[in-house]
Amino acid sequence: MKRLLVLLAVLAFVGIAGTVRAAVFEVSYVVESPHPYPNYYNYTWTIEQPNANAIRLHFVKYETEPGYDFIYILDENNNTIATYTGSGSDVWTPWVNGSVIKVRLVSDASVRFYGFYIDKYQFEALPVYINTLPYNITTPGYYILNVSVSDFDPSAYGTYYAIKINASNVILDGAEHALDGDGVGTDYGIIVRDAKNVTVMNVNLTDWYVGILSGPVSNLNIVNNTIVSNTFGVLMDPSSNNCTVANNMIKDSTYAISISSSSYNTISGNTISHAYTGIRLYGTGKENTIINNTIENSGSTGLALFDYGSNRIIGNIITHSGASGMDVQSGNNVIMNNIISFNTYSGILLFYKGGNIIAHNHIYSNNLGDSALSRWNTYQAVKW
Ligand SMILES: [Ca+2]
Ligand SMILES: [Ca+2]
Repeated sequence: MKRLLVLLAVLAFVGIAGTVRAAVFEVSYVVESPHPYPNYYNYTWTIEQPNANAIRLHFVKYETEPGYDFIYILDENNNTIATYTGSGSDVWTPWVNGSVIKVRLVSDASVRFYGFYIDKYQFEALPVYINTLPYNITTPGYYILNVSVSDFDPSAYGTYYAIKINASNVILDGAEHALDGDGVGTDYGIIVRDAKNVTVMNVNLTDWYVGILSGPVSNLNIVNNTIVSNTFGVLMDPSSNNCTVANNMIKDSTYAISISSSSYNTISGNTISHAYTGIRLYGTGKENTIINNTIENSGSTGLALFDYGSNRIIGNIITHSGASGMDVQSGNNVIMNNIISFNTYSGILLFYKGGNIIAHNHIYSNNLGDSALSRWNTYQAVKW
């Protein structure tokens, strides 16, 4: 049997046992009977998931001789939790408490059917509490930060981060605790390396060289964090792909969000203020979506597109930048429905005019930028 943690999404947060919270993960995992099963068959398969509070199995289908051959779902103590006979498809078993679930097939003396095919299971992960730092996450699961630190210096522990995530299928919930660095050296609040399907949420990060550093990663979700007073708020190193950075508050950074040679990411709903550059895309990245962010009071440029282009820049508010609202040095971007105003230089500074579609933006009150482009653009698309 092959266990593949290929799809381990956060399906839900459910309340169990009062204040204890659990995350539900899904694991691709095939368990099947012989097809057809023999007569006089009696076999039990055992599936174990460490740190599980409860498990349930998913039948793609089952077919047994109705009333004579049976599939039983058992818990770790061999209590029967469910019984199946006849046929069904796309069936979830009931939740079985514990870290073990068993499936047993029993047949009688005659008439053999297909049996069953299970393709995946779900489990509620028991939370793992992080009580001391630095902390290195190396196994899948649901981690809750249970401590705050102030002026933390990782070098005192021979390392350079407060939390490192080096495993796939991880949820790190900061629970609004603070990771505050000492503001000295190239130290990192949270590092996510060589991982897929990771969520970092509800963490307060201050005084780091980088608040959250990623790459190479995919399906990393950075959501609902407060990231203040770091050189880089979020730094996505090369090959941070298919990630989401959403609904974070990022303030007082040199670069609030910097995306290097990374593609297919969505940056949405972030509130960024007092960065030198609010959001910067550079290197060989492409096809990122920057949507519904607010970027205010940047020391220099609000949004810098220095990558390969083909990005979608939609619905952002970019105001009061020290230079231009947007600095576009890549092509084939779609720039639509943004409000770009009160910037010191241009609204949109187009260095590279290679098939950028600029449409229905509201560009006004920029000191240098209220040119023809600005005036047209409130109403119509322009391709440059
Ligand atoms: Ca039979
Ligand atoms: Ca500090």
